[in-house]
Amino acid sequence: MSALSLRCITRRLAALPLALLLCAPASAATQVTVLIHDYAFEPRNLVIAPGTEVIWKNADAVPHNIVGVGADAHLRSPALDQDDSYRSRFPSSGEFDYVCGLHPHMQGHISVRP
Ligand SMILES: [Cu+2]
Repeated sequence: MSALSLRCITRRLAALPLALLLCAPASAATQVTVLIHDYAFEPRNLVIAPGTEVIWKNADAVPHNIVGVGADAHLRSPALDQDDSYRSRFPSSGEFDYVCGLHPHMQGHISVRP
């Protein structure tokens, strides 16, 4: 490898963090909380931008968990005791259904839209 091409690569690598920073969506740091209260997810239907992190917090005295439903389900939390929380980021657009695996009548939905 010539010194010229090495210098070129080095320069491009140096510019990479700035490029990543500029490309990062403005919503990357956004967090939204879903409260688990009285055997229900509040809000039950959530609309968020890609990159948003969802935090489920259990306010009930009984354990609950978060289990994704469907082919592309990626959600699976451990059982959450009272005041425990679970977080998951949604990097891309899509529709995501989930339930509490311990009480399947508890259902929630997340729409990820730009
Ligand atoms: Cu539950």
